[in-house]
Parts: sequence; C-alpha cells; structure tokens
Amino acid sequence: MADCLICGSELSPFMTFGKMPVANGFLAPDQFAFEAFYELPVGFCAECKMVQLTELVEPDKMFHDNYAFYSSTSAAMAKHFEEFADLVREKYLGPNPFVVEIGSNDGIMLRHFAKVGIQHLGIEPSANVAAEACKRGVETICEFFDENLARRIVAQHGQADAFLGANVMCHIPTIHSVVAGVALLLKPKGVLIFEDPYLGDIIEKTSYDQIYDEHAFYFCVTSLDYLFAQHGLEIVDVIPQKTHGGSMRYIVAHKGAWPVSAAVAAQRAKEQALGLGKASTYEKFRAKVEKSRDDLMALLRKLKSDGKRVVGYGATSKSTTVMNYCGITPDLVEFVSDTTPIKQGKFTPGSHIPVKPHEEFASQPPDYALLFAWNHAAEIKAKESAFVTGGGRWIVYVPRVEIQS
Ligand code: JHZ
Ligand code: SAH
Ligand code: ZN
Repeated sequence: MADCLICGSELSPFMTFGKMPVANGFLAPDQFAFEAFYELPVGFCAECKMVQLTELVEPDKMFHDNYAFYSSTSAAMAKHFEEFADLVREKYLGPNPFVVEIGSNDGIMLRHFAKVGIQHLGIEPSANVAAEACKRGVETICEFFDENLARRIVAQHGQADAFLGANVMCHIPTIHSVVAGVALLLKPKGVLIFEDPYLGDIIEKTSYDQIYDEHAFYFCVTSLDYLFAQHGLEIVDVIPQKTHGGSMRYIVAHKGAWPVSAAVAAQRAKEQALGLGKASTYEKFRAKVEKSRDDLMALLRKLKSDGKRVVGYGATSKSTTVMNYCGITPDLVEFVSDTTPIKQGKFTPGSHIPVKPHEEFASQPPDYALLFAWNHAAEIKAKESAFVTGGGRWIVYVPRVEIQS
C-alpha cells in the first residue's frame, strides 16, 4: 500500500512494469555494473481519482547536469512551442508583463518571449539544458521549483501574468508545493497554463510507454479539479493537443477570476464516459498492455527468425519502459538511431542497445524501423520517405502493433 500524493488515501498499484532503470539514464559499458533499478508500479486513487506512480525515484537521480532530453530535437515541437508562446502573448499578458516557465529545458518556448524583450524567467534544474537556454538569451535559474522558490521570485521580480509548464507538472511528486507556489506567484488575473500527456489518450491508445520514472502523475480534468480546489484555483479552460501522442493543455486561474469555458464540463463528461474515475478501467488497461507486449515480442522474434534487420528509431524515455518491460535485447534490435549528441555512442538504459547517429540509419537502412518516437511519426515519416521507397517498413505499437509503410 502507498499513500496518494494528492489526498493521502491509501492506494495499491493496479500493475507494475517490474524493475526499471532510470528512463533517461543512457550509459557507457563501464557503467553497466553500477546501473540502478527501481520497481515501477502504478496506481489509481479511488478517492481523488489521481493515477500515479506508487514508488518514486529521487528527482536528482533523473534531473542533473547530464540530462539526456533536449526539447529542441524535434522541429514540430519547436513550432508547437512558438504557437504556444504566441497564444500567451496575444491573450494572457497585461501591462509590464512577467512570464515564468518551469521545466524550460533548452529555452524552446521562452526564447519567443526573450526575443521581443518580455520579462521572463525559466526554472530548469538540469544544468546542461539550462546552459543551452542561457546561450539563447533566455534568463534561467538552475533549481527545482517549489513554494519556497516562488516566494523568492515574488520578492525579487514581483508576481507573474503567466506561469507556464509543458511536460513538467506531471513530473513533480511534491505537486502540492508547486501549486501552492503558483497561487503565490500569479497576479490576481494571472494564469497557469500547462500541458501534459492526457490520461484519456493513454487509456484509449494503450500508450503504456508514457509510464516511466519521470512521469509521477497521469492527469485528467477530474483528478486535477481536486488538486487545484485545495489551493483556491480552478481550471477555466482545456484545449486538447496532438503532441506526445495526445496531451491536454489546462488553463488555471484564481477561483472566480476568469469565466469558466464550457469545454471544461464537456471534458469531465467525456472522462466519465471513458471510465477514468473507475478502478475497472485500469484492470482492463493492464490486460491490453500485456497483449501489446506479447504482440510486439512475437513480431520481433518472427522477424529475427526470418533473418530481417530491425533498428530502433528515437532513443526515447518511453522506449526504456517498452524495452525493459517487453524484454527487447540487442539480438532483436541492432541499434537505436537518435539525433541527440549526448545519447550517441552510449547504450539504452537496462537493455544496453547501442545508440547511433542518424547517419548510420541512413547509410545502413534496416528492413524494419521500430518507431520508438511514434509521437513524432508525422515529422519523421515525412523526412524518411526514401527509407520506405527503398523497401523499408515501420513497426509501430501504439495504438496497436502494426507494420506500416
Ligand atoms: P520524445 C521526454 O520524453 C522526457 P521522450 C520527458 N519526461 C517528457 O515528458 C517528454 O520528453 C517531453 C529523437 N529524434 O520527444 C530525439 C530523432 O532521433 O519522444 C529524442 O531523443 N529524430 C521530459 O524521450 C527522441 O527521438 C527525429 O526526427 O519520450 C524523441 O523523444 C526526432 C523528431 C526525434 O521524448
Ligand atoms: N518543457 C520542455 C521540457 C520537458 S522535460 C518540453 O516540453 O519539451 C522536463 C523538464 O522539467 C526537464 O528539463 C527537467 O529538468 C525539468 N524539471 C524537473 N523537475 C522540475 C522542477 N521541480 N522544477 C522545474 N523544472 C523541473
Ligand atoms: Zn488520492
């Protein structure tokens, strides 16, 4: 039994993925012997409805001065964050605006405020990616955000018009401290705008690979209502996003400060129809996850016995769950192609498959490319048309295991 991170009730996991390495812990062979593994169980709180990990890895084991994920490795995501910044500038800034972003990474979003001289502050504990943001002219402090830091920021810079976060709120187990800090930091009409992979999409698409150590929570409106109400905040709008396989953008304000869009109630009704507030939904999900694993392994074993070459595409955090849960080994997947310099020449966590630059994929195209970065399929397939015309095929596993051209 564990205690719910949101309401403190007892909950037990509905499934576990077994022992997992740190999802972004790419490593060299001389580090294999020291690799740490942690159980990865996930639970549903029947009381406040939050889906969450019930065992956690300490934040500084995941976010440090050698963090492997650089946001700007996807051109489509760069465009997404430019549009996100445009929306904030058009709709949510008052006079003398101040914009804060947590998990600002390499500055992919805040640079659009920096370049037009809007006062901004990025909060990014991973020093290597934070340094990249500073190089781009983005003001960044290298710390973990919490209520204490919020107090210091208010004292130094005043309150903010907009507090932004993409793919970071769901990463912070001490979320109460974060939300208390947001309530302190926001001006009376200020807004928190954040987006994370949406629980409804994870359940509908069986995208179990969103479950890994960094993702402490799997949010939906129903569970977030409970969290924000405890801090005098409320969700005033929700806007579904296509990014990361289906995300939700939530706009949150001090209670009563903004009119509440009809989209919020509509989304709650959808969540009820999907069964996101019922334990039985997660039992069914577990069965689908097991089938997905069995189908993928059967396909990879068949291709191996047919003498085909399979290479992974995108050394994602998500693929750490897939490889370690399914049992994918270097004899099934020869290497993983990735454009991130810091991952290249290293090996995938736990499964120890070599990560190689894209040039190796292009020069030795395999028979099949296992699309670990399936969330970027549109961007990747558009630039890899030569792979398919040359006879190559894609293997995807979300929403189901399938060969595609
Ligand atoms: P991608 C990370 O997840 C971790 P990951 C984190 N927990 C999270 O929530 C999201 O990001 C935001 C490479 N690539 O975006 C780059 C190519 O090689 O799916 C990346 O290494 N060629 C914070 O790791 C990886 O694939 C390409 O053409 O699951 C994609 O990682 C493209 C587009 C990407 O995030
Ligand atoms: N917003 C970017 C980056 C997401 S990666 C994008 O969507 O692409 C998540 C980032 O959050 C990492 O860079 C990590 O270092 C940072 N992070 C983790 N815990 C944090 C905390 N408590 N406060 C601020 N940032 C945090
Ligand atoms: Zn709870």
